[in-house]
Amino acid sequence: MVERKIAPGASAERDAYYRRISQYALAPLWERLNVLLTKEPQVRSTPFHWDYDLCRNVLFESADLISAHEAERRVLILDNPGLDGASAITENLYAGWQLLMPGEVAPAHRHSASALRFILEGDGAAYTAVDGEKAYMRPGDMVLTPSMRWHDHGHEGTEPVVWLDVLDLPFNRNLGPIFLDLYPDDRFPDGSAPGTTRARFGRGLKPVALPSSTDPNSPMFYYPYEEMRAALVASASESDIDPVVGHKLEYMNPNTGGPALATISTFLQWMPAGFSSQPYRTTEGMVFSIVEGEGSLTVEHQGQETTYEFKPRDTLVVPCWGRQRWDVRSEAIVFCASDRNIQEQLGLFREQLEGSNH
Ligand code: 1HN
Repeated sequence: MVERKIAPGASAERDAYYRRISQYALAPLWERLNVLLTKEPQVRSTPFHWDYDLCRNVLFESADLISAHEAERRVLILDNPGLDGASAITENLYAGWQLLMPGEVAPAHRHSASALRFILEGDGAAYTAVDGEKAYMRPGDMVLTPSMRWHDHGHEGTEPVVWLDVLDLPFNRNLGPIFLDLYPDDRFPDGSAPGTTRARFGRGLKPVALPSSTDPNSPMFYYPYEEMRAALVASASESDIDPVVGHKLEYMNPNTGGPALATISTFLQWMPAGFSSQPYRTTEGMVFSIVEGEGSLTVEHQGQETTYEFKPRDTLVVPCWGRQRWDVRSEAIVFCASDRNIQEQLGLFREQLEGSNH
């Protein structure tokens, strides 16, 4: 195939013309086409590694500065260095570390953006209430607050609790329909007893009267680590390991069989000690939270290769079309959130294994 480049020449006459038409809010496509259309993705987000142990002190300093109540949510945003303070970790996802101290509450609200929290530290004494049903959160648990569901957080114990928040906020904002309602009281009134939703929807049964199409988000909002881990370990012992991802399971909406959230795909990945993954890349922007194990993640992105040493509770990001390779020293379990489902639903998703051209 002949290489064709779009690079029109400059001239004083052309420049004068561009200035003249700009007063009508018009611009020449031919001067911009090489930025708008690139042979391969050129995203602004960069790979990055947030070392939890390195940042934990400054995170905890925030508790002296502001209460969770005054802050509404006391969170340090994981600002992707390539995105100029846009409050985004990838092009479509927001992420942050949220700290809740004993006795604190984060007041009830609801918003159009869907959220998940993945618990990093704590002893099960803090909860997220979704429409008044509490889920007590332990490290490794995932709790969802899908679009427009009332949610508040509270802490009934003695040890600080930290979790990773991931929201589809940049995607939601780009589309336009951002909405927020503040509940008039701190707490949404008590709803069902803890565990009710899991008992109803997490047992392989679904209500016949509930059409699968009514809500693309999971009715089940609590995915406890103990059970997710057991599923992963069972898969690992019963099926062959994939040379690219090890064993990787997706959190599912039991009502549709689709992803737990329509806009944020979520996964739990297991890799054995000594595993060196075959490199691959996808068009997802991926956010990783290390649950167990240590090793390194090597990312090649736009011609630059970087290796990050990871350990539990670290957060890492691999942007769209970044090539990743995992080298695992001790048995690792890694949580992943990405925009994969958005891309798949729209027919935009691609992946590429080493050596293949598809
Ligand atoms: C939010 O509602 C939470 O509920 C966390 O914990 C982070 C970031 C932006 C907008 C809303 C929460 C958030 C958020």
